[in-house]
Amino acid sequence: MISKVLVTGSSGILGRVLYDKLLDEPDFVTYGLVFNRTTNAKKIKCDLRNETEVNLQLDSLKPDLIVHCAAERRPEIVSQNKTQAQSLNVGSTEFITKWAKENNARVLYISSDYVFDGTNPPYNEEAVPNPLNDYGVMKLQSEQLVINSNNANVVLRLPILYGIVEYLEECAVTILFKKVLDSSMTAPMSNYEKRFPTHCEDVAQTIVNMVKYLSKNGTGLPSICHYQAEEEMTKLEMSLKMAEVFCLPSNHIVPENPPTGTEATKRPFKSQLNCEKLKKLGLYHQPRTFSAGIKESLKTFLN
Ligand code: STL
Repeated sequence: MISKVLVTGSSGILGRVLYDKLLDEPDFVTYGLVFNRTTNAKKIKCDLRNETEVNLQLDSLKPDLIVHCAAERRPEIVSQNKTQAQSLNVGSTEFITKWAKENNARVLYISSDYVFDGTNPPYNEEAVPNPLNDYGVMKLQSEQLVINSNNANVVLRLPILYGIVEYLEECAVTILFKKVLDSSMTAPMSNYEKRFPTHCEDVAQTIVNMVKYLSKNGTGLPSICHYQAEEEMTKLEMSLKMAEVFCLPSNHIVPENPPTGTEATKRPFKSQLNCEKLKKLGLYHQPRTFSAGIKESLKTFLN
């Protein structure tokens, strides 16, 4: 039985919709940790890089399950500030898994398709990871901490996410809309890496399905699960779709030159995730189309 659920990163693009969805579930008491964004007085400030602070909050809330969403997930920023990012992306997982083990709680860890190199898709949960950048290495290190500390813990790997944002730069998909809106400038967009942009609400519903399943069955979830939407798109295709759904000019949106492989932050070519495990368990929430999801996410930013 799970009665208390704690969401870390609960002011982030995924954490806040997950927090809201869990609040609507009458069987769970939901708590949220935030670093500094205080949009909701009920969410508790905690610097996850500080073990004393982490233990203080966990000892007082005593969650049965911690959904660990908090991370620095911008690959360039991770590589530019490796020490800080390591401390948030891996150190926090160390503190959380240690507390959970000592207090009979479980961890559902939010990981990434960036643990794969993208050369041999689709990837099932047993596929051998081979991260190409520092961010992917850190997510993989955290996965291993989570799985090795308790075999009832779960890793959920996700692709690039989008959804309702507070500002367009908050997400790697919605940020493209800035260039789509400015038709006075040529907007070169990558038509190379294949992505599977997935709406946070669909992810959050899948996580709620997983939490309910864990609560009912005690265990029985695979150690690693994959979730993503099904439409394959490059950033160029995402940008053209944004223009299309709002009937905006798109002649300025052009394919950029393919990468030469010498970029500072390498990215997987096509890290498609096979989601059969969640589908077989009936926990895979059917994702919305990119057209519908992106229209809803961007409508407040039309000028
Ligand atoms: C992932 C997996 C993935 C893409 C990303 C993270 C990228 C995130 C991101 C968010 C905001 C930005 C830049 C990049 O401004 O497929 O774990």
